Amino acid sequence: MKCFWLLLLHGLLFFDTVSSKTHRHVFVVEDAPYTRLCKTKSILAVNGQFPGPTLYARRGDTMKVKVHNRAKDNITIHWHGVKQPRNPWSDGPEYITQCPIQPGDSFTYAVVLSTEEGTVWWHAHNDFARATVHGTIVVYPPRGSRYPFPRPFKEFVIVLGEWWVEDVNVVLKRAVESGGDFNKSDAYTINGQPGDFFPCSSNETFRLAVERGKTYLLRVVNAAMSAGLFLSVAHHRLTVVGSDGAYTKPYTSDYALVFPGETMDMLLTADQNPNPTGGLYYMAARAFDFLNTSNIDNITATAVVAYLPGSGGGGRPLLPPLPYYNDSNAATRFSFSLRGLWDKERRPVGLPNMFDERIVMTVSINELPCRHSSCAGPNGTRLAASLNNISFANPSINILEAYCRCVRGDYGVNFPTMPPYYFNFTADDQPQNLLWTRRATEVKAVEYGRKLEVVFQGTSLVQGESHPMHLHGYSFYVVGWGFGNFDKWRDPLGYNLKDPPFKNTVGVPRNGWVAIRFTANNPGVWYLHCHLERHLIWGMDTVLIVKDGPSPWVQFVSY
Ligand SMILES: *[C@@H]1O[C@H](CO)[C@@H](O)[C@H](O)[C@H]1NC(C)=O
Ligand SMILES: *[C@@H]1O[C@H](CO)[C@@H](O)[C@H](O)[C@H]1NC(C)=O
Ligand SMILES: *[C@@H]1O[C@H](CO)[C@@H](O)[C@H](O)[C@H]1NC(C)=O
Ligand SMILES: *[C@@H]1O[C@H](CO)[C@@H](O)[C@H](O)[C@H]1NC(C)=O
Ligand SMILES: *[C@@H]1O[C@H](CO)[C@@H](O)[C@H](O)[C@H]1NC(C)=O
Ligand SMILES: *[C@@H]1O[C@H](CO)[C@@H](O)[C@H](O)[C@H]1NC(C)=O
Ligand SMILES: *[C@@H]1O[C@H](CO)[C@@H](O)[C@H](O)[C@H]1NC(C)=O
Ligand SMILES: *[C@@H]1O[C@H](CO)[C@@H](O)[C@H](O)[C@H]1NC(C)=O
Ligand SMILES: *[C@@H]1O[C@H](CO)[C@@H](O)[C@H](O)[C@H]1NC(C)=O
Ligand SMILES: [Cu+2]
Repeated sequence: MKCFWLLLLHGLLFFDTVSSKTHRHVFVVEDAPYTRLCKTKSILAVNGQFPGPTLYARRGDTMKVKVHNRAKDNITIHWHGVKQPRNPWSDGPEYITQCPIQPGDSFTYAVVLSTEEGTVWWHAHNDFARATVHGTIVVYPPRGSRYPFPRPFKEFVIVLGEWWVEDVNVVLKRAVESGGDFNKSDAYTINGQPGDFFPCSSNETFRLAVERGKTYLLRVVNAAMSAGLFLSVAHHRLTVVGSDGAYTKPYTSDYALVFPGETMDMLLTADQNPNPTGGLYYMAARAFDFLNTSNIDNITATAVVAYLPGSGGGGRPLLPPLPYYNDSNAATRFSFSLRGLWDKERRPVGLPNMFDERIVMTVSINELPCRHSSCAGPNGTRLAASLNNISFANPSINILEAYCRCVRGDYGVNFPTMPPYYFNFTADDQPQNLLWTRRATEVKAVEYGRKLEVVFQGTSLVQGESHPMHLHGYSFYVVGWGFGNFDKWRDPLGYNLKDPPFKNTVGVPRNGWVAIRFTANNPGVWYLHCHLERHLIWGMDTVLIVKDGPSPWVQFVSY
């Protein structure tokens, strides 16, 4: 029996247990009719809501969520950004920590909050279900503790999403069967609504009613499937104060970039005079994607910031400028300006100054050969994706169970810690023989307490893109990044080990790299993957198994 930690789980005292609470919730997953873009379809929804219900808790609380599956499809739910100390059983990804909940069945998740504070979220983690099965988790400071920024007058949850007019299962099935790309979606959405620039939409555009002079906290979640989104509010600036359930030093910008899987907490001050348009300003979101606009939804999704009382001008709201869809510099400028809220008193706990092991992994789009070259990928191949040239294949039973019961043959432990072949990862042209990959179920196992550095190296194989890499069970420190190829001698000299942001998702720049560090102090079976859904489905994922340790206590960062 390898999984001692499971015996310790329920009722165990974790953190500030004096004040921590257990909240109970019921999620009924059902098919529900929804109309967008003039067409009605049936979607999977939790308690009939799209986006799904927002859950509220305080730091250190636990939520018990009973999920009933009353739909026709399998479902699992993941608690994105919740570290779940020693509790991988409730983490959610299908075939990694559990088998899917089948129609008619139910499953109770224990969502164990520890050091998260700010905004995290939940979403389905099977097939394409998370397109409509997702919602926000708001984590307030513990009782008696305050935000490290002026208390906002009010807050708004802003969930960015994506809508296909077709059934998303059909979109998934077509892509998997043809081997080609996924059909692009028909709209990005803000709180479920595409906004004023789409047909049959403008009477339901989301409105944020604000009062002049007040400051609001926007809890932004990017729940979209396909792309990072630039976000901006006309004539207003946004001050980021947190991301991925950890605070940041305030960073003010005209626009934000939020990748799928990321959350951003930002302050918006209603400091404008009611303008000639009656005090109406657009909040606008548009894809950041290097691919050209014929591959992405290039129409701007909108919500409206409405000053109350308005001046009654009745004009059209002002639209903010947004960085162009291929503006990599605007993207990295924003993302890598974020700093953790650390100083001499509050050091980034658990940040290794030296690492025990460095894992370098290439993050690539690939091709798989297709019989008679009859697939819909480039040159008749099948599109795939990989980490260190292994395109992950889901096992037949879940890895957590196989690991705990010592079932052999379900997965291998030979995930390479170095790229199997060194080439110019980001060269303009790549030879065809490097585009191929192979499918396998290989995981990486590490001893408890190891200090890890992971370098994600983007490649230009098939198509260079930016990849939001997400790790379950942990937040990590983003210590470095760059364009081109990672240089293990030169690049670490420029690392930020002073105040790196503490994230669970980081966008690896197109044809660039990112370095993260963390201490493997949370035993379990933890999924590591790109949060662009098509890349995940193509195999841009692997699993980190952190072995059990001698001490019953998990050392986590604490503010
Ligand atoms: C649903 O989940 C079960 C395991 O829980 C699995 O055997 C079955 O293949 C899944 N169905 C689909 C359509 O994926
Ligand atoms: C989906 O994409 C394929 C090409 O990949 C295209 O032929 C087809 O018309 C698209 N279907 C829809 C419904 O947009
Ligand atoms: C918006 O208009 C559509 C018809 O175009 C209607 O079905 C829907 O109920 C309206 N929504 C609201 C909030 O009035
Ligand atoms: C844009 O993408 C489409 C579809 O993949 C492709 O056919 C076209 O050549 C691309 N255009 C440019 C300018 O890259
Ligand atoms: C959006 O893409 C369509 C093709 O799908 C193209 O016709 C249109 O010009 C694009 N619009 C912008 C603003 O790039
Ligand atoms: C972005 O797209 C525009 C218009 O298609 C093009 O002129 C520009 O060179 C592109 N920028 C980059 C960095 O590729
Ligand atoms: C398609 O095949 C041609 C000719 O072999 C090759 O030059 C090109 O790189 C291939 N493209 C992709 C994306 O595989
Ligand atoms: C790698 O490719 C890039 C882009 O083509 C080029 O600028 C760079 O010089 C190449 N590096 C090496 C070491 O060849
Ligand atoms: C990846 O593996 C495939 C199959 O073994 C091989 O053909 C290809 O050259 C490898 N590519 C790289 C970049 O290592
Ligand atoms: Cu990706």
